[in-house]
Amino acid sequence: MAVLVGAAALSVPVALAMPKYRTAAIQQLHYDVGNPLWQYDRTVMSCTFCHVNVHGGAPWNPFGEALRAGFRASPRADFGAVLYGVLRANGDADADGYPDAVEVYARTLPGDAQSHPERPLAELQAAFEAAGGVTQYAPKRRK
Ligand SMILES: [Ca+2]
Repeated sequence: MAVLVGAAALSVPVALAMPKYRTAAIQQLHYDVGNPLWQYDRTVMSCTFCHVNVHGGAPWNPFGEALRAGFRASPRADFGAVLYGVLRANGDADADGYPDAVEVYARTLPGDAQSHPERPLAELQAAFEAAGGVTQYAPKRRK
């Protein structure tokens, strides 16, 4: 019995930590690069990237709501296309002065105005464009 309980306790946190959209977003936004253990790393992308609560679920923050609006506008689109559409729109969901795609690049939270890059926007924007700009977040073609 103790063995069964232990196995369940080990498997549940991983499942909770990696819902499919989060797993997809981590890879599409390259947050997995250089982190071979990203699937086991709960800090690689916080649930508050899109959600208000640290454990996910409703409600969503302004960036999460932008994604939800994208799904409503294109109900047949897949997650990767919706995410890319929001980033290409060059919006600033949390209105902190840094566009969503630039925050993704800087690894701050695009839906939380308390989280934003420290670098001046012009400097960061130039680095972002030099690194490939928003096209680096285009969804990979399906095989
Ligand atoms: Ca922002």
